[in-house]
Amino acid sequence: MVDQNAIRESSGQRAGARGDPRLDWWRDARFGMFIHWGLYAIPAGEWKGEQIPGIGEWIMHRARIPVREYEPLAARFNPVRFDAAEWVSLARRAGQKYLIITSKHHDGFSMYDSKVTDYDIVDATPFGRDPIRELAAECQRQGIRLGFYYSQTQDWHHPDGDGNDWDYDESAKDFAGYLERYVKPQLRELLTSYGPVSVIWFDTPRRITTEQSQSLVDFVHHLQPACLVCGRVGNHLGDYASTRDNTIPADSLDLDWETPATINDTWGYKKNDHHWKSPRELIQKLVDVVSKGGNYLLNVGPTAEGVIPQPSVERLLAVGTWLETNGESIYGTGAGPVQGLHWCRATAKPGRTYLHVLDWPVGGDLRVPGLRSKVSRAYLLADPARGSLSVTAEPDALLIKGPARPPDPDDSVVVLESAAGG
Ligand code: H79
Repeated sequence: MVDQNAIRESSGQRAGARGDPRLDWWRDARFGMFIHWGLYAIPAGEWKGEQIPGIGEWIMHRARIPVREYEPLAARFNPVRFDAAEWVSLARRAGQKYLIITSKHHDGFSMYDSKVTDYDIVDATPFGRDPIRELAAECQRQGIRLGFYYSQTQDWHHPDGDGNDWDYDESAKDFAGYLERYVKPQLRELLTSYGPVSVIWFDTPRRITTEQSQSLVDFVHHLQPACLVCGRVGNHLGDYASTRDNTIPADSLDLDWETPATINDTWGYKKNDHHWKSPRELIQKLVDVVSKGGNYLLNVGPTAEGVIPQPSVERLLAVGTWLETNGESIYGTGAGPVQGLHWCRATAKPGRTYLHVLDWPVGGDLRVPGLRSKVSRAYLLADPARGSLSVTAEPDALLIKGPARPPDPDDSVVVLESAAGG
């Protein structure tokens, strides 16, 4: 069952032949860290004393801030508390296997040392360091894959980029010229200066044509054949599909897909957004995504000082603690054989099914309808002794006798071993 509502027309899902080995690491990873970091972290949701509604990184657009007023933010950007080792270590401890950071968001500011423009973090800020270079080195050191978010269509700073109609005349824009003379030279920098790049995460394709999307895909693959291209390059192209922001499909999808998600209600830091999802919600969303065959790309929005907000840190570490015990049921797994139950999700790999019990039934009788495979043994993943649970085949269900109380309040994982591989 394909839930077409979750995956936009513009999000591309036809590419990436299901068996493409370039995606092997990505299919194993299942959980990544998204980082939205840029000049918008300075206003942090407030402009000229007014709260600007909506997602923080959209403040320039939402408040129609002229380029000449937004640009000077760069002179104030000095994230002296930025520590690449700490960020990468947080991802690692959270159990995230890859990290995607904004190299250039819609505001057009380059967060790396670009030679194509002076509107970048090294040339235009007192900070003067290249955080992307520092993160690349740390990712290498700590074994985390690195990818770059790059806004290929919207650029509210560039006169020929899409989206800024308050400074520029949309009808006078040379978008094709912007792609050839700005986007591609920047992609070349990103793909030749920072070692192996695992993903280029394009976004909001909008006016880009099929030919232009294809030429970006080819350009990336020409420079780094193993680099994956996110489906938001547009026009159904790219190596894997991207759902709508914060959207998990209703059913499992037989394609490579990813849900990008916020941990509160914004991507870029907003000082008054305290609407944090609980660890339980985050664990259950991760499990929900993986049980439907997808990846979960969970965002943090660091401050203008370079600090990942403490509520994000605490929540990521809580997910990491759960994964320390239960990672076997996530990494290298895909959609399980049981779908559509409200209290339970299933992930699977050859020979094993993992039942993720989100709401433990009173008494501990786990009655799972529709499980056909021969189960040779069942045990709780959190049980170090791996003591066998009683399993009985009922006419329409498998009855597993669990303990009266759940071993984990958020998701107790029951492992079903089967000789038949299902
Ligand atoms: O990078 C993050 C977002 O900035 C980006 N995608 C994720 C990964 C994104 N781009 N566009 N959108 C999300 C849709 C945004 C719509 C809105 Fe708005 C922005 C709603 C409110 C602010 C545009 C401007 C529509 C209304 C006002």
